[in-house]
Amino acid sequence: MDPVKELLQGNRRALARLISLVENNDPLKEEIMQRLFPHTGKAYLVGVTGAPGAGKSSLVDRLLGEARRSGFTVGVIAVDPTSPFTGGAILGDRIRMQEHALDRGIFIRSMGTRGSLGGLSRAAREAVQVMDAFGKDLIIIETVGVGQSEIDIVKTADSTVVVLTPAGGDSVQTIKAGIMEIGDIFVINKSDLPGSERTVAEVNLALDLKEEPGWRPPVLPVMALRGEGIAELWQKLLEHRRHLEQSGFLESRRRERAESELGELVEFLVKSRVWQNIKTQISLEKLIEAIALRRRDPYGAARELLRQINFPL
Ligand SMILES: Nc1nc2c(ncn2[C@@H]2O[C@H](COP(=O)(O)OP(=O)(O)OP(=O)(O)O)[C@@H](O)[C@H]2O)c(=O)[nH]1
Ligand SMILES: [Mg+2]
Repeated sequence: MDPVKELLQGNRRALARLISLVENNDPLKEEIMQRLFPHTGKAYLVGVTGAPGAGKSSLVDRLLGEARRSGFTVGVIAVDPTSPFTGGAILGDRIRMQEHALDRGIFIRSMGTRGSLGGLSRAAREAVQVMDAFGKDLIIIETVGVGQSEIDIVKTADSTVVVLTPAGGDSVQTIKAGIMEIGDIFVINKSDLPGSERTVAEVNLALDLKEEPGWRPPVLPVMALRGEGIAELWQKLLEHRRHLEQSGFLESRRRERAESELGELVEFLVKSRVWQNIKTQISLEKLIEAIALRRRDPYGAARELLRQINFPL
């Protein structure tokens, strides 16, 4: 049976299979993505990011409860860039989220750095599209907010939740790391720990310096462990979505996303196809040696290769 048809009929096994397929860059992927495309664009995408151990998974776990009570079906993509296959964190995520395992309205998927060609952000975005086509109303992407690739992933989202903790002075560092710019909602998790109020105040202060029309990111104290502050977070997410819709930002964000998506795809196709072509058609050893010995300059060599396969420059 055709997995795309099965997916569109609500088959969860087809969903799992198609995500693996896009993740592994299967030769069928392009055709599958093209067929799924007309069925995408309906889901609300929420990114959850923050330092390792900030409590992102615990928070997502709680959010699942709120979202389900509001009648949303949910897909979760937990991106773990540090683990090549199934690291401890992924396993942990599975165990923590297992109370939802029997709920057919929830689909959880972990993703590592395996399919490195084309990047994790492409794989995550395509997994989002598969879940979207499947019909999930809400898709949550959890990433560790440390590097550029995680920030790229977060850019996929309509609303971004930045999770901070009251670990003395830590929040200020995170703010400096540029995470302030991407947050639509700030959560100070582990508010049972000392210094929580100070962290809330610090983040508020930093946000006051930022002039952005229309939406002032709220700073919410939360205790994911006990589910405190989660209902407020869910309400703020819905409020942010309404704001995006009414202000026209949803459309402009999606347009920006379309642009970066297009650029990434062209890059991906050029990288995978053109480079593959060159490698299969031309013996590169001598050229590589010449460059290594500084007898050839790499720019000139690259252009010559592209000319040889008739790539228009
Ligand atoms: N004290 C306290 N601990 C919490 C709270 N929420 C989560 N934790 C704990 O923080 C630890 C990390 O939680 P996770 O939810 O795995 O954090 P994470 O950000 O998903 O971690 P990674 O995915 O590994 O980056 C766990 O031991 C949680 O029990 C909280 O509200 N208070
Ligand atoms: Mg986690």
